Parts: sequence; structure tokens; C-alpha cells
Amino acid sequence: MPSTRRHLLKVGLAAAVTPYLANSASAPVKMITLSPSPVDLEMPVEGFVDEITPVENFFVRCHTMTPKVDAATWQLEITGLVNTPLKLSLADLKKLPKVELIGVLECAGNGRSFYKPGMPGAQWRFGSVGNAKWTGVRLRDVLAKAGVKPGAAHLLLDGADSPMGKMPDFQRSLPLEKANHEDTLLAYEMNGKPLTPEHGFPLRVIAPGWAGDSWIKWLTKIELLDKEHDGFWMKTAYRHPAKHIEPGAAVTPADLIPVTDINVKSVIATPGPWAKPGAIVVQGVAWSNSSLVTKVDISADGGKTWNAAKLLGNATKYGFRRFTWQWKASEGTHTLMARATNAAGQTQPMEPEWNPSGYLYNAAQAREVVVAKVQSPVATKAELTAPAAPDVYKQACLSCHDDHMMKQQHLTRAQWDREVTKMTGWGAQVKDDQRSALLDFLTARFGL
Ligand code: HEC
Ligand SMILES: Nc1nc2c(c(=O)[nH]1)N[C@H]1C(S)=C(S)[C@@H](COP(=O)(O)O)O[C@H]1N2
Ligand SMILES: [Mo]
Repeated sequence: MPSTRRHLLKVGLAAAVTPYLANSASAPVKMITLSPSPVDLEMPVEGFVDEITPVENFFVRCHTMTPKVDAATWQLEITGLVNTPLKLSLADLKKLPKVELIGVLECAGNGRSFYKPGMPGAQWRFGSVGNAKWTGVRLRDVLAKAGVKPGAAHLLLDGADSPMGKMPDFQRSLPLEKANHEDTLLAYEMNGKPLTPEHGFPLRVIAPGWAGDSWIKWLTKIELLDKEHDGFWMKTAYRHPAKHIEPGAAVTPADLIPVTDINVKSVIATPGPWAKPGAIVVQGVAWSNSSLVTKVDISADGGKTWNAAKLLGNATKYGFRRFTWQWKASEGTHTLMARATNAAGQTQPMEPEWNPSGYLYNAAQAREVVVAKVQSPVATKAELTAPAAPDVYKQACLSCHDDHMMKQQHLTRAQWDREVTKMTGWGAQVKDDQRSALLDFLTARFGL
């Protein structure tokens, strides 16, 4: 939405980031907070035991503040290259055939923290992914109501969230072909209940098999365009090289293509970092894009030998597939690994496919497990002796968000320099004579 309503929304800010409600039979896990506001939460690995991720365990990724939407006055506008521009209420939408779909939503940046060399951005580990039952209507049924004109090729999607400062509004476009796919939905429910504010109440896009950046939340506008939208979040963000590049190598923007499909992947939930010798259940989940997971292999020796895990339950086209494997573990330190394969023959690589923005990480997870009769005390890491923050840091950098954003980064001075340029472009006030002290601090405190 346009930034003119930004000030109105700021009033409702504190209430907008609502606490998690325990509304599921499954045990809630302690979510990892990457940023409290805008809210970015990830699920710890213990959460990868459920086929359907409970809403309170489901990761949250917001580029800006969670908007407050009044369902009574909310409307979805359909405009651009259509025969009949429309404004639909929630009740209008619910008159269309109701569709349910189980599908994985994974952030394009999931696993970014494991790339070497690192890059700025939310430092996700394994958990910016979840699987839910989505209920709504087919996007193509909505488009048919408006009548798509010849020449329309992409849909600009916009949500009710407003940008902070001068950051570009989070808007994305979806190719018409993906929009017209029978599995692409506009959902109003997640796991049988209305969407929560964080997950896009009252309506969001479900783009099965594709990364989360296309799953627009708080949807308010669809505009039919004759070409891909040319805003920051399409032309700069969410792009990756089409071909393999060496880690750390520079890439020309012309060689980058938009992120679409997610990759075949798996995560081990149990055992944790310590287990007793004997029979141990290794379990977790695997998922893929629109191609089914066909097998999961487990290694207990760091990838030297592999064993087929048992796949549990029934396959759903886009959902999580649970797996287990019985491990007879002897005392010592072992490296467990899981590696999933899909029907298209894609397998998780042993080495990640590095790309400048750190998208679509899917290297086989290596998990060290200490097998011993008793758990030895874990050495506590010495507190970092942090240099004192200069005033410019407090004034210029802590005005829109707190230091969760900085703490998770591990950047070189040159990378911090680019980050400060990005933030000043968005509205951070850094004078020329303050910049060097700011960079000294950022590099010393949040450097490599
Ligand atoms: C005008 C508001 C604003 C100010 C002031 C601001 N930031 Fe940000 N910053 C943001 C927003 C919004 C995001 C989240 C963007 C997203 O999630 O995509 C962000 C994200 C970040 C990130 C995560 C990486 C990224 O690029 O998304 C870092 C690191 C960061 N800011 C550092 C800083 C530093 C250092 C300063 C001070 C020089 C600063 N910010 C000042 C708005 C601001
Ligand atoms: N309007 C809007 N939609 C959005 C976002 C956003 O910031 N604003 N974040 C996107 C990204 S990057 C992801 S990964 C998913 C996260 O969905 P979740 O928070 O429900 O897990 O929402 C997507 N939809
Ligand atoms: Mo994302």
C-alpha cells in the first residue's frame, strides 16, 4: 500500500505484533527471534517432528511492521489489464469454490547463515520453513471474474504493509502462468483457522513449490501488467545466478534470474547434540518443490556410508514428508547427515551452491552428536568484550529497529559500508564525518 497511511499504522504498532497463542495439540517450541520488530522468527530444529507445523511454531518473515487490517472494510482490488476492474470483500471471495491444499512455505533466505563467505540479510539457520493446510480460493477463479485481457503477462501483488522510511514498498509480481495454475491460491485460513496477523490476515497468496517471497501477505491489490514489475523487490532482491559461480565471485546483474522453485531438502529433528549409546531414533522431515520426495538417506559417519530412512505417512504434493531411521550408536562423537532426493532426480548437494544474496540453501545438513552415558557440561562461551557504541550508532541505527538486525550479521568493513549506504538510502541519518567511526564500531562489534 502507499506510504501515505504509514503514520496511521504506526499508532497501532505495539498491538500489531501479537504474542503467540498456544492453539495446537503439538508442543510449542521456543522460537528463535531474529528480529522482534519487524518480526522475524525461526523454528528451532526440534520443531521438525510435525508433518503439519502448528501456527505457533511457524516461522515469521516480515520486511516491515505487521499491518492492522479490519476485515469488515478490507477489500481486494483487481485492476490493470482486465475487462472489469473489481473490488471484492472477503464475503465475495468466499462465494468462489473453496479449496484446501497442504504445502510448504520456505523463505528464499532459509539457511543463509551457513554460506561462506557470508552476506547481509536475515541470518536464518534451518527454520524459516513450515508446512500448513491452507484454505481459500483459486487465484485463477478470481482472475476469471475480472476477465484477463490479452497482453497481460504478470500480476503485481501488493499487501497492506507500508514501507519504513524510504525503503521501497514490498511488492512482487507473479507470472500469469503461475497465477493460473490450479494450485495457486488466495488463502484466508491456515490450519483451519483464519490467518493470524503475522501470517497475512485476512488474505495471502499461496504459491506452492515456490519460495516465500511470492506468498504475499495482507493482499490488497492485484494489478495485471504486460511485463514483470520493475520495483526493488523484483529487479534487485530475490534474484540469483542461473549458472554455478565460485563462492564470493562477483556477478553482473544481467546474469541474475528471479527466485522461483525451492530446492529438495531435509532437516534432522532428533537426536539433539547429545544422546545415550544404544538404539536411537533419528527423525525429521523432508520436502521439495512440485516434485515429490522419493527417498531420504541418512549417514552416521559424516557422509561415508548411507542408509535408506523410512518415509512415514502419505506423500502430499507440496507438503513435508516425515522420515525415521533406527541408529545403533556407540560411544563417541558422530556426524549425522540427511540427504533427500525427489522424483525429478534432484538430490541435496554435499556443498552449498553459493550465490550473492544467500538464497535457496539446501546442502545436506551435518549434525554432530556426542554419544555418551552422561552429558558432559557444555563450556560456556566467553562474553565478547564489546566496544562502546558511538552516539551515531544509537541515533542513526536504532531508530527503526533494534540491534537484533546487526547482531546476526558477520560482515567485513566493505560489506558494512554497503549496508550503511543501503540504510542511509532508506532514511538513516549518518553525517560524512561520523561514517568512519560508525564503520569501525560495526566491524569490531558485528564483524567476521
Ligand atoms: C528508516 C528506517 C531504518 C533505519 C534508520 C535503519 N534501518 Fe536497518 N533496516 C530497516 C528495515 C525496514 C530493515 C528490514 C528490511 C528487510 O527485512 O528486508 C532493515 C534491516 C537491516 C539489516 C538486515 C540486513 C538487510 O539489509 O536487510 C541490517 C544489518 C541493518 N538494517 C542495519 C542498520 C544500520 C547499521 C543502521 C544505521 C546506519 C540502520 N540499519 C538504520 C530500516 C532501517
Ligand atoms: N506483504 C508482504 N508479504 C510478504 C512479506 C512481507 O514482508 N510483506 N514477506 C514475504 C516473505 S520474504 C516470506 S518468506 C513469507 C513469510 O511468510 P510467513 O511470515 O507467514 O511465514 O511472506 C512473504 N510475504
Ligand atoms: Mo522470505
